[in-house]
Amino acid sequence: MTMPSSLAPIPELYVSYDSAQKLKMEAADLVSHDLSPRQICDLELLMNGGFHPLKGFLSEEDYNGVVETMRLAGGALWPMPITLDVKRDFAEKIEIGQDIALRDQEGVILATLTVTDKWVPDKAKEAEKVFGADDDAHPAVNYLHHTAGEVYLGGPVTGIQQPVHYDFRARRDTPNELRAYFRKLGWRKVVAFQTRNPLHRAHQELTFRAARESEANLLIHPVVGMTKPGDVDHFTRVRCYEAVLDKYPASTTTMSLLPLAMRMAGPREAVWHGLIRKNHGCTHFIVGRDHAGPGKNSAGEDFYGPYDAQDLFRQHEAEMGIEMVPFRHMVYVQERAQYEPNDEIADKDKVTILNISGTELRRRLAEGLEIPDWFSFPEVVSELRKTKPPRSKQGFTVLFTGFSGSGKSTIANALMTKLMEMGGRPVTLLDGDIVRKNLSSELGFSKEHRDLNILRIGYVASEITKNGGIAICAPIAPYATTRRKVREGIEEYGAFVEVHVATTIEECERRDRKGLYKLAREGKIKEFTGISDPYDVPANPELRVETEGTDVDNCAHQVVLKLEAMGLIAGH
Ligand code: PPS
Repeated sequence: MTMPSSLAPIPELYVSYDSAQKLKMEAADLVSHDLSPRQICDLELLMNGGFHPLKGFLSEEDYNGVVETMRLAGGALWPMPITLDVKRDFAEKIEIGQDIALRDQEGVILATLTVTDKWVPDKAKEAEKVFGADDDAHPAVNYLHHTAGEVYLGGPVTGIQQPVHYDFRARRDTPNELRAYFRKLGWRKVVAFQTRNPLHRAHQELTFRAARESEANLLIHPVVGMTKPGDVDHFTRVRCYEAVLDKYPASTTTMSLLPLAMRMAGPREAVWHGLIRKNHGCTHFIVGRDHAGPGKNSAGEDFYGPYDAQDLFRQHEAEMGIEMVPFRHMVYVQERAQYEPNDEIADKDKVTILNISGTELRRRLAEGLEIPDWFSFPEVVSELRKTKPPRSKQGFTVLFTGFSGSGKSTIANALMTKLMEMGGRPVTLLDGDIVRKNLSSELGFSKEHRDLNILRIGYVASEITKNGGIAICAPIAPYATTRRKVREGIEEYGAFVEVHVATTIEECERRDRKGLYKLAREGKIKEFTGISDPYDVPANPELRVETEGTDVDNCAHQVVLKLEAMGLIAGH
């Protein structure tokens, strides 16, 4: 019996075990590049054949072809630039023809790269052509401009070892491992389902139907490399997938994790995903509405049309050698207690169609509200609830900002006492003076030092927030940009509540509790906030409290009310 070409081994970029040991020793002397998390994902799929026919990071000629026409210089279809971006000063040290070692974040050498090309890309053009717009609201464009290095290096890669993963090891397969698995089970037709979200019942129904209708086996192939910022983390998702896997017939369905760094490039991404799945031995691929969509652009409109991805895939389907299975939009029909494809419901006006949108699901999780069984499996909901407890059980940070002597510390202390009376979550107070004693004792009051001080406070507060505690911070925090950075760091894990203690500088000076304003006026303290150093008044704080004519207890109570309004504290 002949083996279908989809199941024959695919070329990898790894050298043999013995050569790898030798090469590893030799590579220790080479100039090294420390790979970013995204580059590690790309390298893994380059080396294991997931990105076949690529043999390394794109050369300039291949890059130009891919950006302009989705084709490598040799003519093969390839929609996504897989480039090694580096910093300019690093690139200056590298000569064409030189071998460099590619290391993971622990310093382990994973591969060597023979540099054949080095160039400064036109990033605005790459953004336009590949992602459809040079707009930072697109996560990959934002990455391109603000995270990626200025210079690209290209050339063939020699693989030494796979990146190390400590999680879900049994669920990770290279293209050849999957091909071997399909060969072993006699699976000739395999339909792959790409996902970066937890699977709910609608997804289970549609994937099951897709497989049944194409008379194929099913591979649930979720991305666990990098997905869209803000997605449910992959640990939680994989536990959810494992729960859903039990709902399929075991003999026809399997799951494997794909260490891909997604770009959210819609149509191009769909074609790329198809080629990757073909390399993994699949014959069919499900493409949905708004496949790999990046969300809204900076004008509030979608980057791509809802069916652009399907259209582009269809254009290239024959050449790609993997068949598209268009996604069926499944909806729940209450009267018949089952999911049905939306376009097959003839009696729409007589039945009740139920739906819960992604936004509504997030709201229900955040508020701890009911999520019905028809929408998701109880095991999935319970996993999601563990990771995303309602807001009233999540950690959060309150940052008081204002002049010295404005009353920040006093209100912060009062708030801490009130929150401790309520109980339920540990509370930490990071007061300006406490922090300067314990975390920042070597720092002064220059802009640079103040920023360092605030960022340290922000880091500690983000860790507290991540672990479910309440952090109350009370530094002056005079710079808006630094406060914004702190906010961004914390909002990854929980709410950030900025409270402007709006006591006027005149009133602070009049009170002059510590006698510092007098010294500042006399020039004995330099760079004193409000006197000889700037303070950016918060433009949109969650709350502004006026202390003149209001007692401390009332100010703290205003914060408590705000926290309650934000859903951060609730009755038990
Ligand atoms: S910052 O800007 O956020 O890093 O400042 P912070 O860590 O909150 O420290 C402010 C307290 O340090 C005392 N102090 C000064 N404040 C402002 N400017 C200068 N130059 C300065 N020198 C010393 C002052 O007592 C502040 O006390 P608070 O707690 O704000 O009343």
